[in-house]
This record gives sequence, structure tokens and C-alpha cells, in this order.
Amino acid sequence: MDLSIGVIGTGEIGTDHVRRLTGHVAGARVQAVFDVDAERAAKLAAEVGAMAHTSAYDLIDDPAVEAVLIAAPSSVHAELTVACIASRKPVLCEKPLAPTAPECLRVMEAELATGTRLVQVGFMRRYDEGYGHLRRAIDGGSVGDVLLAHCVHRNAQSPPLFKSEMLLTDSVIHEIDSARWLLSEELVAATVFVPRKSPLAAGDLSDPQLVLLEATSGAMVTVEIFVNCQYGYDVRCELVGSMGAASLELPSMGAVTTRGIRGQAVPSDWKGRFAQAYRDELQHWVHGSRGGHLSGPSSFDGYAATAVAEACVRSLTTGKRAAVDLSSRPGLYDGP
Ligand code: ISE
Repeated sequence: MDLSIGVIGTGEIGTDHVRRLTGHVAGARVQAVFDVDAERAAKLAAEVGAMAHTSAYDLIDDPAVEAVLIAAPSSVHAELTVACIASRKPVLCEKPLAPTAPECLRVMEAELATGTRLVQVGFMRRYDEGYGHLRRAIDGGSVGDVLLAHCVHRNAQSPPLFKSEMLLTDSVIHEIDSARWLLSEELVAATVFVPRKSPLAAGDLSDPQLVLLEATSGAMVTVEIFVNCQYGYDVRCELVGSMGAASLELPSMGAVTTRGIRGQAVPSDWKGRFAQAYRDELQHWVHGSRGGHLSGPSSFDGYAATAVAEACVRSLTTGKRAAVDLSSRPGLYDGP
């Protein structure tokens, strides 16, 4: 029997997930959706043959819903995830697990009380073939000890009302999780630098920003975040080790020849660049939910990423290096 899934939030990413679950993920079907925009939810429900609930909690409590995907605004991630845990329903919660570390700890506390992992967090880059190559290069020893990582994360344009700290909490949080996962160690400090602002960044948005992350071993990670680069969506990562280097290869999107220029097409946004990673992330969660054993990015990973992002925001605010305030990892979260 397919896993029957309820999806909370039918905005851009929620709608993409519903269509992915319906058309690209084996062993799953969308049973129900909810959104505060009832008309949008009803339209999507009709498209995929699901029902539209009138509240998120009705969806969570629906006995016909066996697992829940949360793609609602991050301000309600923690409360909805805790409600799913109380119903013992496996959850895939879009990043961030919650905007603040205390909210993430509340989710962890609820999950630890059940004694079992019920939460996977939507850090889909772990399922990207390129990031998998980097992880294999480390695990296989071909780069030796990782000393540095250089990351670039460029969006074509920032959404309206994007704030300076959101470059860190909404975007760089991906590099924070990738760094923890690739290096298999915690990040202990963050320093954020604000270079000359792009004239195309709205209002007082500090864009671009440069972030320096320090790991327990002393390895350092640099992240350039630029959310108004204009030319497209461009994510890069190079690891520099004691024996060699490894880097993401740009996914082949075919060549473009125009006005005397021949070059490689650039993705317009993350939906295209990480389309396969999103499918593999959902497939991993569905397999885990059906098998009664979740793995992948956990509530602790969500908490740690938010704790590091909070340190980044403190550094952005003070202009100084900020230590990461992180509790130790409970045993439930040891292992993949
Ligand atoms: C967005 O919210 C995402 O999660 C994308 O993966 C990221 O690349 C983008 O910068 C964020 O704004």
C-alpha cells in the first residue's frame, strides 16, 4: 500500500512537493492538503485527487493521513512538527526546522520522548549528486584531511521583503548543513563580513555577504551569499584537503549560443538546479516512513543549523566573531 501523505502549505515549494510525490516518488500518494489560502489548496487538491482540509491540525489528526510534509511558513514549523510527533506520524519539515534554537529544542524534546526518530528536515542538498561526490571524496580519503571549503551561493533576484539576516537564516543555512554533513563535525563560530552593497539590492538589504565558519577541527568554510546576482542560480563548493581538492561540477544544462557567445545555460532557481535532489530526498523519506526507520537530516541537524545561523546573525549585527551556542547531540541522533 502506498504511504498516504498530508501536505501542509501549498505555496511554491509545497505545490512542487505535491506534484513530485504524485508523479515522481514511488510508494506514496497525496491524501490531503491544507493551506490558509483555501482556494489555492482546493485547486491543487482537485489536480491530484486529494482532499483539502480546513485546518492543519485536522489534516494531522486525519486517520487517513499516515505521514505529513510541512511546507508552511517557518514560523509554524515547530508547532506543527510537535503535533505530528504527538500523533506519531513521520514528518518531513522544510528548512529551517524552526527560526530559533529554542523552538528546535522543543521539537527535539518531543521526539526524544517517543524514543524514535520521526522527523526528517528538508536539507535536500545532501541528496544532490554533486554533493554526494564531495562526500565520497572525503570518505574515500582522496582529498585527505579537509582544511578549507569555499562555497558560493547566488540567487538571481531576492524575493520582495527579503531582509539582510535572511541571507543567513534562509539561504546560507544550506551551506551550514552541507558543511556539517561533509566535514562530519560541528561549526563553533561564525563571522559575517558585509562588502560593498549591490546597487540592485533593494532598500538597505546587505547583499552580498561573506561568511567565515569555523569547525571544531580548525577547518574553515567561506561562503559568498549573493541573492541579486542577476544572471541566474549558481551554487558552488570546493573542498581543499591535505592530499587534494574536490568540487561540485555544474550540472550540464546544455550549451547556449547567442549573439556571438557560446556558453553553458545557468539554472534560473533552486527548483531546477536541485530537482533530482528534491525527488531523492522525498523518496528517502517515504522509504524511511514506510519502513518505520527515518534517517537523513534529523531534528538535531535542524537545531544545529539554526544555532549556527543565529550565530551568523549575531555577527552580522555586531560586526564581530560570534561563537555558536550548541547543546550536545543526544544518542538518538547518532548515525546517518
Ligand atoms: C530558498 O529559500 C531555498 O531554500 C533555496 O534552496 C536557496 O538556494 C535560496 O537561497 C533560498 O532563498
